[in-house]
Amino acid sequence: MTAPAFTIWGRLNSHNVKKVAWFAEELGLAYVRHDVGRQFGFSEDYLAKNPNRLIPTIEDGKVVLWESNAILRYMAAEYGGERWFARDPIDRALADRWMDWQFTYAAAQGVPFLSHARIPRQDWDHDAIARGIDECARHLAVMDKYLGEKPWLSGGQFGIGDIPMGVYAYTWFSLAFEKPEFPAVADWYARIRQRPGFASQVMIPLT
Ligand SMILES: N[C@@H](CCC(=O)N[C@@H](CS)C(=O)NCC(=O)O)C(=O)O
Repeated sequence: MTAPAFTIWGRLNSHNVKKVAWFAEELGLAYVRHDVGRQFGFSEDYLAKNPNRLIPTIEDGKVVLWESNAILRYMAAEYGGERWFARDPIDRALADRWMDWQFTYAAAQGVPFLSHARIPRQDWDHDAIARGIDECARHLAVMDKYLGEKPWLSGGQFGIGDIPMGVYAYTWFSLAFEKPEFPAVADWYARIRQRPGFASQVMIPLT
């Protein structure tokens, strides 16, 4: 009997699903992805796996897991070896923190993203958009300083610490609003864009 494929549930236009699909590509995993969430809804079967009514969820053999960053850590530990899951606790934590930092950043980018992608222009709250952009910029200045000193958020090489913010950076750079420039972030993002898994799983229309 063949082992069940690594399964990802979630629509690909979700930031949190993109992270997991992109990393599956980086690892060269054989996986299947099923559309769930928003216009696709949630089946009772799905809600039994993830009662949060959120995506993504993965199933891999005997593990069912939700929370995108926990999923990335699981994938790195299970399939990535030392290359993707540093043995040294300090190296790992220094990269790891950028994954959780992303959730703080994401709160700031919410209104600009939703306005750009889903809210009709006549309903835009321009003050809220401007506040969101300012808040993103405040966070990106921190990231820009770090990337001025290290090539990657994960340290010396691309790693899972880069994945969550890579996904959010695609949205930031796609937003058609006037925004400040961050040279080190722009340089890092140009390198991220060269990665085939990023191009196929993340660089899709923002909807
Ligand atoms: N902290 C959770 C957040 C999950 C989350 O908010 N997912 C959004 C999509 S990015 C969602 O499920 N939205 C409802 C829907 O798509 O119907 C994670 O990282 O997995």
